[in-house]
This record gives sequence, C-alpha cells and structure tokens, in this order.
Amino acid sequence: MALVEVKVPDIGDFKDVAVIELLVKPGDTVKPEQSLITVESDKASMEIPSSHGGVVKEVKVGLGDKVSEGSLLLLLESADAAVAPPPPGPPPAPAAAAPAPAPAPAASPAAAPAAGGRIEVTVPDIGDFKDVAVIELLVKPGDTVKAEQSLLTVESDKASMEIPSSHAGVVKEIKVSLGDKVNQGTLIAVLEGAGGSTAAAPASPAAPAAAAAASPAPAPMASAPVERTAPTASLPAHDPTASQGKLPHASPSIRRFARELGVPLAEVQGSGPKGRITQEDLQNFVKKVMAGDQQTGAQKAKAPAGAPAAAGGGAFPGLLPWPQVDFTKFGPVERKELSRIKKISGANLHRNWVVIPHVTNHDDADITELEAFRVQLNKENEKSGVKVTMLAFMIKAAVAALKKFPEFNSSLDGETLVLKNYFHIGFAADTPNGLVVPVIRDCDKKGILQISQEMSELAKKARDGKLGPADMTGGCFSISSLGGIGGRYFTPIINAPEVAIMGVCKSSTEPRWDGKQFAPRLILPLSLSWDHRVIDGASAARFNVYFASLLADFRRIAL
Ligand code: CAO
Repeated sequence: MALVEVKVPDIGDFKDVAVIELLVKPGDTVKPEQSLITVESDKASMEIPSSHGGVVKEVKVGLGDKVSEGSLLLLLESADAAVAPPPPGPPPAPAAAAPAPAPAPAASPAAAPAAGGRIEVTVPDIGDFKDVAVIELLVKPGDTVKAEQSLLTVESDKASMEIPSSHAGVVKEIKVSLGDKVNQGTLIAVLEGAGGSTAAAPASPAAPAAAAAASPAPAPMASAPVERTAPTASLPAHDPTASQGKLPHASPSIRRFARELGVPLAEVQGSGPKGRITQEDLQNFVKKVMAGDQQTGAQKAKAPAGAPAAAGGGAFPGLLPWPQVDFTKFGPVERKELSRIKKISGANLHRNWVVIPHVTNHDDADITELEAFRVQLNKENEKSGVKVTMLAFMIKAAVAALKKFPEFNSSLDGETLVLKNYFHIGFAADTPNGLVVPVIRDCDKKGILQISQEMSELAKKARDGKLGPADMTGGCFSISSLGGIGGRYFTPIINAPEVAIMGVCKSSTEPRWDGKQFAPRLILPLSLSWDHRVIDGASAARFNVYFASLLADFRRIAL
C-alpha cells in the first residue's frame, strides 16, 4: 500500500477555481477517474477525477478553497499506485473522466461579419464534446446580444456549457431547437450584425465571458464546460450541510439565477429532462416560498432556533429589489449621507425588526399621584441639581416587573433561554446624530435619585457623542420614552438580544371613571413590544398591568 498524492490535473486556463462540492470523504474507496471534487468558475464547472484508485486517507481541500493545476486534493492509500500514475503530461481529462477536454468555447470566429450584415453563428471548438444536446435556449429572435453573450446551453453526460455568440447583433433566427444534437461548426443562430466591431476576433477566439481565456490547447473542460452537478445556490452553498449528497441538475445560467435569488437549488424539483431544473421550476419555487406554501431547508433548520442567522443569511428568495428611482425627475433634491450612528443603529434595527417576531401590547398607567410626588421631590431637591424624571420611576418599575416576570429579563441563545440575575436597564436617547441606548447598570441596587443623576449624565454624554461601548452594552430591558415630545402609542423595536422593550408616550389628563364619577387623571400611554418566541400575549398583558399598577401606586414596589 502506497500513499499517493492526488492533484488537480491540467485544467487548461482555469486558475484559482473554487471548490464547490466534495464528492468523497476519508474512508471512501475510489476508482481511477472517479470524480473527487467539483470546481467552478464564473461560467463553468467541472468534476475533477482521481488519478488513482484507493482509499481516501485525507481530503486536503475544503469547500470554497481555490485550486489550480497541481493543487493537492487528497491523499489516497493505493494498492496499485503504479496502475494509474499521476499525469505528467496531459491529464486523464478531468470533467469526470473526460467528458471533454473542451477548449473554451470561445465565441466561434464564424462567418466574417459584414458590418451591419448577416452573421452566422456556429458552435465553436468545444474540444471532445460531440453530439451534445441543446438543453436551453437563452435568447430568441429579436433579442439584441453582445459578443460573448451566451446563446444556448449544451449538455453531455457529465458536463454542460454555455455557447457564446461570436458577434454582437440582433438575433434573426435560431437554427437549433431543444434536444438537437450539436457539434463544432453547427449553425446555431443568424444575427444581423451591429457593425461587427464588437465581434470576437476571428483568429484568436476570446474567452467565453468570465471564464478563463480560451486556450486553444485541448484544455480539459477549459472554459465553459459546466458539469451538470450544480453548486447549490448561495444560501445553502454557505451551509456545509447543504452541499452533501447529490446536487441538482441545472445549467450554469439557472444556477447563477438561483444564486442571485438566494434559492437553494438542491431543494428545487426539476421538471426538465432527467430532472433538470428549468427557469420555470425556479420561479415556481420562489412563488411558493413567497406565498408561504414552502420553506427553504435553511429556513426550516434555522427559524425555530431563533438564531438571528435565520435572517442574517439573507433568506428572502424572491424579494423584490429596492426601487431605483431618479427623484430629480419629480423635483429638486439634495443628498445627505446617513450619520455613522444612523448607519450602525439602522443595521441593528433592521435586523431586529426582521428577525424578531414583534408583538406590541398597549396599556395605560394612571400616574396622577406619581407625577405629583415627582414634582414635589424636584421642588425639595431644587438645590441638589438632580432633576428627578418620570423615566427614573419607570426604570425602577421595570426592575420590579422583570423580577416578577423573569422571562422578560432573558435572551435567546439558539433554543436555550438565558435568564439574567442582574438588572441593567437601557433607555433610548435622541441625539443630533441619531438614536443611542445607554445602559444604567444594577438598577435594582440604585435609588430614584441616583438613577436620575446617572441618566442625565449618560444623556449628556450621548448628546455630546461621547458614549463608549461600555456605556451601551449589557442591557437587560430598554425603555423608550417619547414623553417629552408627544404622541400616544407606537411600536418600539426590541433591542436584541433583549426580548422586550417598553415605549411610553406623553401623559395627558383624561376623564376616568372612579366608580362614582369621571375624575381627571394623568394617564401615561404604554407600548410594550415583546419577542413572541420567548413571551406570550398573556404574560405581556400581565407585565403591562403590573407595571402600570406600580406607577399608579409606587408603594407597591416595596411589597
Ligand atoms: N409625559 C409627559 N411629559 C413628560 C413625559 C411623559 N411621559 N416624560 C417626560 N416629560 C416631560 C418632562 O417632565 C420634561 O418636562 P419639564 O421640562 O417641564 O420638566 C420634558 O418632558 C422633557 O423631558 P426629557 O425628555 O428631557 O426627559 P426624560 O427623562 O423624559 O427623557 C431622554 C430623557 C434622554 C430619554 C429623552 O431626552 C429622549 O432622548 N427621548 C427620546 C427617546 C427616543 O427617541 N425614543 C424613540 C426611540 S424609537 O425610535
């Protein structure tokens, strides 16, 4: 038994191509020419075969690694190292045991274009690909195409490739149909030239699109041959589990389209020949996800855990792009870049709003007596310089409510709830540059005066832009007060990883029935937003009722 190093053979002009699929693992027995990995460039992908048979001892590449000719792929324990020596010369055609040393199907030189005249586009040199079936027509009569733009996709047993146009122009006629077998030189389309200037130079074929420049050498699979195993779309491509097993059968353009939409191709049911995924299959999949009839594997796997990654991974297939509007068409505008704080807080608010299933419960607190007490306190403390605010009372009330309803003082860690035995309360502060949430620590151990003082110091620091990270981290629960401004109720966004936030608006004197008559009472509107993964509606209603009862009679806090 000899230990054999299996390397990437000559793959033509392909350099630094990404490994998108590992087809074997340590312990597997492989035969010579058996496909080991799949690599992919922008327009093509291929399977790389083994130079030897044997048992895989170690895989030396990982998903996403970039490889070139000579890169070490794996170590094999081979009983017959001599049987299939590693390729000193031209390799045993990669692309899974040689479906094709296809030179880049650089646009065929084709018939010389008379500027603005009729151009016949033929299949260029596609190496050993013979009698390959047309599986996809990418353009139709009337379309304007650029030189090197893909016109159709052909497919052999183990690879597929897009065939580019040799010239720019308008498609007059498509000369092949789905299922037709084509070879080098087969006429595929007739174009009306767009002046011929953009056409590929007949003598030296250009590389097909982004794929490596066409090497006239019979580079195995060089440019666009795209083996049929598709990389899963971007979403699961980053999810190692999704790359295991059989990958779907789809053309490069479909795979690219799927990646753009974030669709996991492995989950799409193909309706084409041999289960090939068509554009229609992809669109139907997206429609179903959008309609809620279907979840992607990533959604199924991650959503219940409540991990922010569920949304952070961008799992919104089919989401419409943001409208691109030229506002100057409608009137004069000026552009102003968002402040640093707005950029940071905006990203956090966006994530929290999208990831957390928010529910907001509204209630009222009668703060008639408390406000009278606060005014009285401030009169007494006038000389101390510390102004007692309603917010300080609300912070103390929040601590008491968190003690009574501990799930409000928690954070989700996957499927585990982390319950906190400390009481750090954040408060939203409006600053000229945007919203920040400084945190007052250990509010259970501090009195109203100390909390008021710390709050005023932190609010000043916030306005002066002097808050440090330590001033804004570690919060358990936040309060957002718009009381100094106005409004009735709103939906505050939970400050993750907290699970609830109390929003309060401006108190106003309202008539309230006291059992005998309507009496004027000072009413504070409350808006409690909570994370429905952790808290349920009954608990939220109880929390509000208790919180309001404390503000209505602050003596209860001592109970
Ligand atoms: N009802 C009626 N009046 C209220 C009130 C309420 N709920 N809350 C405060 N007030 C009064 C205060 O008593 C004060 O009146 P006086 O000047 O007569 O004493 C006035 O409104 C201004 O109060 P304030 O806003 O300076 O003080 P505060 O303690 O209430 O709030 C702070 C401090 C930092 C929270 C606040 O300045 C702030 O930035 N609020 C905005 C928070 C915010 O933007 N939230 C939205 C987040 S979601 O986008």
